[in-house]
Amino acid sequence: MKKASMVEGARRNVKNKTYCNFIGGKWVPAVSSRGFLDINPSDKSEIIGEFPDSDSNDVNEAIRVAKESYKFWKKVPAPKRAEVLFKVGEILKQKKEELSTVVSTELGKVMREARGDVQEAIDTAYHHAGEGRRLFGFTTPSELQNKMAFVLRHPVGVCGLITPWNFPVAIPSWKLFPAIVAGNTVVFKPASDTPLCATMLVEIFQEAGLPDGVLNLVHGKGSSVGRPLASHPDVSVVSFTGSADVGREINEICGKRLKRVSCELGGKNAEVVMEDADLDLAVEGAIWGAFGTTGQRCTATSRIILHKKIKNQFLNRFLDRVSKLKIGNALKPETDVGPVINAQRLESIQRYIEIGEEEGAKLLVGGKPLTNGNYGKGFYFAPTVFDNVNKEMRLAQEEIFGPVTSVITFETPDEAIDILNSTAYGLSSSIYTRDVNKAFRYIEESEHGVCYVNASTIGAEAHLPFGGYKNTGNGHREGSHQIYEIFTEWKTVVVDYSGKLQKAQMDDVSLNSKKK
Ligand code: UN1
Repeated sequence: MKKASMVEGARRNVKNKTYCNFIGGKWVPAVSSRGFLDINPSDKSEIIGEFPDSDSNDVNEAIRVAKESYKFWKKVPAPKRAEVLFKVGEILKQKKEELSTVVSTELGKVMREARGDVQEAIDTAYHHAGEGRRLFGFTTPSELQNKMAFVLRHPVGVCGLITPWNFPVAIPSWKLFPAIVAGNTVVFKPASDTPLCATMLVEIFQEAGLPDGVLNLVHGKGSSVGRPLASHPDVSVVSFTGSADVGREINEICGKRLKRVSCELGGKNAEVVMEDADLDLAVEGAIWGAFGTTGQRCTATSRIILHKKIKNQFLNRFLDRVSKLKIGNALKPETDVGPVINAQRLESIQRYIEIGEEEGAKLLVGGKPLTNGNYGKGFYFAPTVFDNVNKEMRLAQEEIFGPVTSVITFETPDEAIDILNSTAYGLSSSIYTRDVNKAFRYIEESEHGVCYVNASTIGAEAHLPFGGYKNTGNGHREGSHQIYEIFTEWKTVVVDYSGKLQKAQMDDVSLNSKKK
């Protein structure tokens, strides 16, 4: 959360709006009347607004309303529920520029990427609007005569959706849209660094005609909103995207209560560059992967694994490209890399620079916050490249979530695969090679949920499953129709029209039964 204390006199300067929670179709302040400030990380003197610093009183009321609303929403036919979502897609399209500007202002994502964030939500809206006419179950023969079996999807109940700030429109859309189409109701707790994007998304649902109480929004901290939300007995499913530490906590809370939980957590993604790769392409992939969204993506390329033979060639071109990156206010069209989200992030990245140097890695470029001139206004950090990193170092193991990437060298394909899979995470990875055999071996052996060949580690699409192996999550996938495994229950239905008591496993309807 961006703290008011970071900005001198911030409260005095709140000239903009005071925002509310959205519960049961009404915009309401927190019961406590406390608030927190939303600040532009490109220019921290700009206060975007004040949002409710809610607590369990607000959460409980939102859950009560969501539980009540579930009774009617689950009965609305899915194609009708999906029509609301289709309208959401249409409104998102109309408001793309406005919303992208808010994304850019609120989190410091450059406009080009902010538009991509909103576009991902548009794609997701249309995808799930279509799912409303599918939500496929299946039929299968019964082992007994005059008996029919089919399997249906049914909603789960109240969903607690807890979302991060780095994709403040796209990631909430991954969760909200399928949850709602499937017939669930929602309590939405967005990241407190990007509350305005969440507010606008909810307004769009309101404009699209979503009935009151289906979607409820509660702003505030993880400890005072997220925790009571995950703990509440009337919340049937929790979906969380964020850090592995918080994910573990949420899993523990939900595990104790036997509650369904889906966690999308960190990554330590890598780009592998083989000796036969198109180096210009590989360099572009690494620049985009490492420094897009200022490295604040779960899918950021935080390791570049280079074949020894091409290492120098690659690095010369790569460092040349890094030196040309324009860092600045995210709203400026010429900016390539915006600020990081807040002061804590800046400090955490800085700490990793010290760790890297203590571990003996070689800092090639960057390594410090930018504070001169206009940079002093925001939370800027120089794009950073470390060399001489080995797979055991913390630099190569831990998610940094900033514009920092590490170069690791290999000599054999076995070594490359070993380094690639040597972290506790397994979200995305990529290989650059012109050799089909190397590419397929990588596809086979990479322990990552999303694998790219001759493309960057970034590039999720709405209709493809997204998620990872190992500590990246707890085995679920978002995106595509796979997400309905989180937001629906399977209901097995058996209709016996024989008019007599048939006993599965006991009645003899084998091929020989006629003879008896
Ligand atoms: C994330 O980094 O949290 O493919 C999600 C991508 C993006 C989504 C990333 N479209 O990297």
